[in-house]
Amino acid sequence: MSRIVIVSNRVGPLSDTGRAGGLAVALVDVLRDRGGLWFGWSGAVSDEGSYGALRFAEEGNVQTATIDVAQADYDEFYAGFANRALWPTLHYRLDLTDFDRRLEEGYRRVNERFAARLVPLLRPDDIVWVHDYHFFLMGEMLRDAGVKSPIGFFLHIPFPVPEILTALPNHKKIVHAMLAYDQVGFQTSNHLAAFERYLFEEVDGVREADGGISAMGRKVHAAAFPIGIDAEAFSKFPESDEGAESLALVRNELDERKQIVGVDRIDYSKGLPQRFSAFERLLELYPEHKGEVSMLQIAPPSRSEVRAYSQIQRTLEGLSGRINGRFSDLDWNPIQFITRSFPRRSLAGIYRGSAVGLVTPLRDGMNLVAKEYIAAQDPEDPGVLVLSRFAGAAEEMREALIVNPYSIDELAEALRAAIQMPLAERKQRFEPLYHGVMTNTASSWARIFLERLLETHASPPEEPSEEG
Ligand code: ADQ
Repeated sequence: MSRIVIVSNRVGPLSDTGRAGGLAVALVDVLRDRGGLWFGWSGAVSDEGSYGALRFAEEGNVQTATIDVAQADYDEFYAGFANRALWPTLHYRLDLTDFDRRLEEGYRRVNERFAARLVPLLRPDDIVWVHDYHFFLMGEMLRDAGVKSPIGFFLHIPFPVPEILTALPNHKKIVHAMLAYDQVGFQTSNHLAAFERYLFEEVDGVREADGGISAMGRKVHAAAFPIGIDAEAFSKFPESDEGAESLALVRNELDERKQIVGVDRIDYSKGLPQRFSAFERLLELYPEHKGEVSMLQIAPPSRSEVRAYSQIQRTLEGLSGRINGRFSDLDWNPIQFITRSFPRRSLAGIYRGSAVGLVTPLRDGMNLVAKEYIAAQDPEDPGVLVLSRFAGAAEEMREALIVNPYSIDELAEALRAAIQMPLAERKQRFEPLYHGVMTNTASSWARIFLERLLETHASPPEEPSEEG
């Protein structure tokens, strides 16, 4: 059976450390199934950078290979074009972009170096699967180096409508590179539709009989593959030692109060200030909830070297401080704002102890927290998910309370409805959500993507034999 080779910015870990995300767990499962290699950045910056030694680790039939990057690569590629041009553009935040040509060149250079380091590790019958916006150009570079294997690409974040994407100065180069993959995957049919619109409207794309689209001299297959979580395991986490311990702590702290929980990396796409303001509005409009409801926001900092990220943490500290100053009493603080991460089992206990899961990004590829919150609930007494219409997850999770995260009033009313929802309605909404989360898991997502990749890989024409 062919080996799977996964390329992503961050790699592993290969074993469940309690902190490994559901996605990492699912990818390791896929690698174990067939044997495989996971290639990417070591997370370290060094003088030799991507010219330095490859570091290998191995567990059974799964190997990881990682390389460092140099400081200039880190600044221009990771903290540069990836997170100052691509991330904001793809999340519809053109106001936060920095389209410096130098960053674009750094992005190309790192994609090139990574491709060059990967090629010697590849075997002819490998199946290559590249992940996310860090490596849009990788497939094209592998093809240029003569790699004939099936190569797929999955975009974890939104693909914006052409009116937004075309603000990216090198949008044509990026899309042209996407067409070098055999199969391109998006989180939702919305993102897929935006990609297809780009091909038809901007570069004269033509739909082929086999469902593929030809454009710019290449042909690609594109589809939506909504990602899931390691649902079976996650639903049991609240009963694990760590899960039960955090659940007990939460219940003890809350007494009879209800808790609204949010869990996100600190990122401007997650709509965190709006969330705090909505909770404040709830307390203003419905003072009977004072002392009865509190909000827990867990939000570890990320990418703090990018200015837009350090600013948002200060904004949130200011907002939560002000709201607490305004409403706190001797025995109650409205908002608890914790900026560190928790082991996944503890998170599951926290989710179960919270009557409301508040997931209100302004834009999100999928949002796995929405799915984790549902998986962790007690089916006999489930909490309520309040979910932004702009999270990819809203396409599948229709029984959640779907909200417009830009409307503070609408959010406040949804919070009130969630807090007051009777058990019968909570169960009625929960059951289909739970069924969906348990059925479309991270492993089924990976399996379906790889099956589709193999189906669509156009096998290269037979080389004429020497003797012939
Ligand atoms: P992210 O933007 O990182 O992922 P998300 O899907 O919510 O967003 O995943 C975050 C993960 O980190 C979750 O598994 C969550 O439990 C975990 N996490 C967050 N805060 C934590 C904390 N304090 N402690 C421990 N764990 C924490 C990108 C896209 C998403 C897409 C995913 C997967 O932006 O839209 O859903 O990839 O494709």
